[in-house]
Amino acid sequence: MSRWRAVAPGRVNLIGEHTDYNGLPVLPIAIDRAIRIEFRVTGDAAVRLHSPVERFAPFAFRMRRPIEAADRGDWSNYVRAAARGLLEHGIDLRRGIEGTVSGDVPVAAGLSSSSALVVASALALLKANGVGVEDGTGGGAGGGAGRAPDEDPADKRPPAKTVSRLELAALMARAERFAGLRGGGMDQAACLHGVEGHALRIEFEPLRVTPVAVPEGWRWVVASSLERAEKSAGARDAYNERARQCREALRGVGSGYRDLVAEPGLDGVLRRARGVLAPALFRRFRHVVTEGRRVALAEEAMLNGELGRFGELMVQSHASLRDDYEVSTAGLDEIVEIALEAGAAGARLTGAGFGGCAVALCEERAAATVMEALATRFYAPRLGGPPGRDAMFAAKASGGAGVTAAPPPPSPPLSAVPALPSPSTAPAPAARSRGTGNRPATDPTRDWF
Ligand code: NG1
Repeated sequence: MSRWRAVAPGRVNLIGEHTDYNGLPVLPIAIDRAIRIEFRVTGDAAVRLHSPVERFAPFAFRMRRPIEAADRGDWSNYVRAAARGLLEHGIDLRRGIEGTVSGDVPVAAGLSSSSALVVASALALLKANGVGVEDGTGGGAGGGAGRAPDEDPADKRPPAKTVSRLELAALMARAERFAGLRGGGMDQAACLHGVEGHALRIEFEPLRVTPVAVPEGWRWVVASSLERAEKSAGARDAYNERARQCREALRGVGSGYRDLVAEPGLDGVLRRARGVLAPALFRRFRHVVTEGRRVALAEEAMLNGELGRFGELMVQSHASLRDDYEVSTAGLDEIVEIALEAGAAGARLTGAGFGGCAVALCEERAAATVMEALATRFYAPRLGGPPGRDAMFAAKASGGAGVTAAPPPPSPPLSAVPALPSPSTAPAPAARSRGTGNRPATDPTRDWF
């Protein structure tokens, strides 16, 4: 019986934070850390998955509308979201999957483990149901290099139907909101469009992805604050509150952030906004428009190979996220400070904030010094030793998600997956919840999905 492996990478956002849900571009890389689903196709339109990590309880659900959500914080919601999104798009999911989820994207770290799981689930379900995935970047040049193949070359059957990567990214961005976060679509697009050695300029409304070559010798050091940014729990309300404030601020100032950022100088826009917005809303607004401007400048710096300039923009981005958007933490601020003192060209929090990781840009020869300074000054006092490989690592810009034929097992037994009720008894039971609160983790390096 054929076995398949869906692989979907996490991402590190280089610049453009909290801009995607405001319709402004972002500049992330897909990274060499991924979620993997090894699966076989089943005939009964159900999903049965388990994980070797104890806190992610095995689950099963039937792909029949409406797919009910499990408890808040339950990891199965990301897989349910993918199935729900595909069903709502009119894709007939007659066949199901049964398998194991594993991976090495740290969870609740701002590295997009959730979208990687959503995308891997969607790709697995599409494969199971004979739906092909076509390349396409929405008009940007050069997409596709370094991407994992979607189809097994030995499988000559034509797919029943196809969906483009861009379509799938947009679909999964909407679908993931089922898990509760009013996100903007950066993560799913980065995951599906990653290109080795390239950053990705992602634009929204309409979605477009343009690869931008990362200059030789630029290194990205990712460092965890050891604080979990649990977007399925506590951080979700703070995130959604920011999104609501951005919409409210816009109502007072203009018709869209894109038009405002395109105005020749931002001074006029900011003066107008200061006149009509309450101080807290003004600060949120100022972050969004200045960050929007920084993304364009950073792309230009990358194209010109200006490491110092790119770094400066990262530092400005962090200050804006800390002071105006108020999503940084003392730990993230400290990592940024240590990295800069040790010789990084720039550093900033990455992802939504509220904990999670920071990313530092370093010249090749400075990367080891920066990592050593972080190990000694940040991690040793907190962990009593060196950081694990998921607490601090050098990330590489990598290829996007895909499905390949899996090597034969050994795979762990599926006996732990709960049985489904017979098809006549609806609906499928909610998965067991292990209650993932927004708690500080002394060692986040054990967690992934
Ligand atoms: P992380 O930190 O990976 O959960 C979230 C959103 C992004 C984006 C960033 C902030 C989701 C799935 N992810 O990312 O869309 O808004 O925050 O820039 O909603």
